Amino acid sequence: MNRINQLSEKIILGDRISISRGISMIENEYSESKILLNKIFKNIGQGYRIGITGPPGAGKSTLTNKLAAFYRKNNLKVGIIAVDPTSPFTGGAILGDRIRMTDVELDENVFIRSMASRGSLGGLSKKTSEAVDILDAAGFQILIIETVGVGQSELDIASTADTTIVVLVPESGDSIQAMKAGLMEIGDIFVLNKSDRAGADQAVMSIKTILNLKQQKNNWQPDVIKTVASENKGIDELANKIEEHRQFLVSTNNLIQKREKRLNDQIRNLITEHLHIEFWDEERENILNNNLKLVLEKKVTPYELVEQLLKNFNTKGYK
Ligand SMILES: Nc1nc2c(ncn2[C@@H]2O[C@H](COP(=O)(O)OP(=O)(O)O)[C@@H](O)[C@H]2O)c(=O)[nH]1
Ligand SMILES: [Mg+2]
Repeated sequence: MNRINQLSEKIILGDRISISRGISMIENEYSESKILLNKIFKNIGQGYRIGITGPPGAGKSTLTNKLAAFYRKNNLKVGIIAVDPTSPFTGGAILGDRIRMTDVELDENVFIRSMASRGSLGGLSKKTSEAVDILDAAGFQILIIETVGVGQSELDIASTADTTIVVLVPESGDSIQAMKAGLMEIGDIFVLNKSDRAGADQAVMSIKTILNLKQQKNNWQPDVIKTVASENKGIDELANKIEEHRQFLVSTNNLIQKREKRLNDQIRNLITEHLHIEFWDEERENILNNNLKLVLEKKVTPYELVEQLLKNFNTKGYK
């Protein structure tokens, strides 16, 4: 308990080792991380959260790196969480990949951390946003979350952002694929990266067509920005667009509403998670396992079994 107190104080002071420990705690230790996050809660909320998502290989990490360098030039501290098995941030990538990170990786005002996406994806979006909370409390002003946009969990992760950027490339059908994966719904800004390649203008047109067809989100019209991340082209335009979106959110009260909704979701999810963990103790697991055969044989219905399981369930509380 005392140890966690100390850790939280050091995190708030921006101590890098403590930040690392805090994020590891979130990844591995359920009850301790709860205490830690409770301690730092009052220091959360200063950072601006930018989600960067899109198909693997679209250039998300390259873009993240260049954006981070842009913000550093403006003297802002940048925290990056990458949830991407193929990310060079994981360190497991090929050597060539790591060279791209040199723009910011040695900068003490940049903190880069990858989250392991193996294992249960369900808890991943929660852990990711908690890790961002740690960086936020530690004083990083720009918080970038890189995720591969392929499934629902990744979309959930993106939804913890204030501004969500969807990165696409000129390859044929990419925008159609993105539409199928639900990416068109979540983007506040679309980036057509690798616009040094053939078909860039055509791809921009087709993304714009899709965007124009779709219902606008609170009067914000998502735009498409062309970039060549590997050559640092279009980064200023992208950063300007992010700032435009941020100002839009602030002036329309949308930022507060977004954050209110995020807290609402968070509290509901914590309740669900807590009840789930407390409910499924050994005794109830046994009741379920021992009665499953009877349900299969239709001697007991699932509803009767649920009634039996729920009998005498009173939560012991959240401590
Ligand atoms: N031609 C071209 N290649 C790029 C561009 N941006 C990134 N790349 C390359 O695309 C590959 C994948 O980039 P990466 O940032 O790791 O993609 P991620 O999987 O979306 O994070 C790398 O080899 C990059 O050097 C670009 O604008 N144009
Ligand atoms: Mg990546």
